[in-house]
Amino acid sequence: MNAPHPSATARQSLYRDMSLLNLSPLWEVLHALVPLQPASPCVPAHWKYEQLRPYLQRAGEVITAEEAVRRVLILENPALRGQSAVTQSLYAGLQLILPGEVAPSHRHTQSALRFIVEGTGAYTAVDGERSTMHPGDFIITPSWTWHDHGNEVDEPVVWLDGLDIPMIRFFDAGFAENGTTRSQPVTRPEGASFARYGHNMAPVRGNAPFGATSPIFSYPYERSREALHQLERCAPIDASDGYKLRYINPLTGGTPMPTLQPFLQRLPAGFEGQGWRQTDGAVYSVVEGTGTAYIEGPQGPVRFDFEARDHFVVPSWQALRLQSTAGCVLFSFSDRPVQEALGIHKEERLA
Ligand code: GTQ
Repeated sequence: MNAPHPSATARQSLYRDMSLLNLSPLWEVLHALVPLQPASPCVPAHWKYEQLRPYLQRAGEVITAEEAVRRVLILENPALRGQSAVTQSLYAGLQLILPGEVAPSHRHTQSALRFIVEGTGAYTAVDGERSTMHPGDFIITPSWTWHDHGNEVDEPVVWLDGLDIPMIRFFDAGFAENGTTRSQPVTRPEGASFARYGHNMAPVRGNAPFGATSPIFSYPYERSREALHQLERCAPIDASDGYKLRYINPLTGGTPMPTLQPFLQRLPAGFEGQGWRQTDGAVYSVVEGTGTAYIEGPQGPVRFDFEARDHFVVPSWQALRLQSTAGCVLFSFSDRPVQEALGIHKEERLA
């Protein structure tokens, strides 16, 4: 065996000695710190609703919404177990609220989106206004607004929670506060926000009640789905996305939430999408229909055959190809607004 190169031993003793001062050599890690292209540690993952639903049910048997504060099963990326993260920047979970329950009022710096997966008639209250939930509705809880959820109907209601928890944690910038009442008092009739901001018109005074977040709390599925159907009638189809729209803040035309961008897309029957990749990883919730997602993961290609109420995650810069024989509607969200604010968002179509 050859003796170690003199500079190799000298280097090792330098590393050891300077480590006492919390110093380490950049040249050993430079390639990983400044990779030639994104190399997400995350892996693609698929949560079939049919497999997961019994665990939600059991969660409903072992803890009340009140005791849990939020009864949620977190969708954890298999490569990030224990971190409560579905990608490095995104949090996702499925929240259950049973008939008669209240998830008590609190507020926090983290912004939340809700995408209703099962059941009709529960509500979420934000800033004194309730929004009734229907499957496919997209609902926003702006940063630092009081919110509580309740179920006054006779069926369980389940929704996808999407939050910027990992981003706020990264910045160590999170605050939270518990409310003093279980449910906040209702101060405005349901639909008040939509009436003022939901019709391509805006109040003459008193704009932007929630700063950078949309003044509309609820984007009803009925309307979003209709928008996609109209698009299908009169616009060319996108080779990768099918018919895809982004939800907007009607006051700005930009993202409805400063950290998260939600989307809704329809793949028509027989759709065979072109592959593409983007620097924003995304979480998908299947609203209607069935299809297949082919993702190029670090451990090779994976194939997810999805159906309504399933969820899956596509990590950053991993190629995604969508296919649907019967047609489907997909909701998704990503951290794109943050990447765009930083000027680093990138996407690429693959041949
Ligand atoms: O509903 O306020 O999934 O605060 C995680 C944290 C939901 C909520 C989550 C939360 C909430």
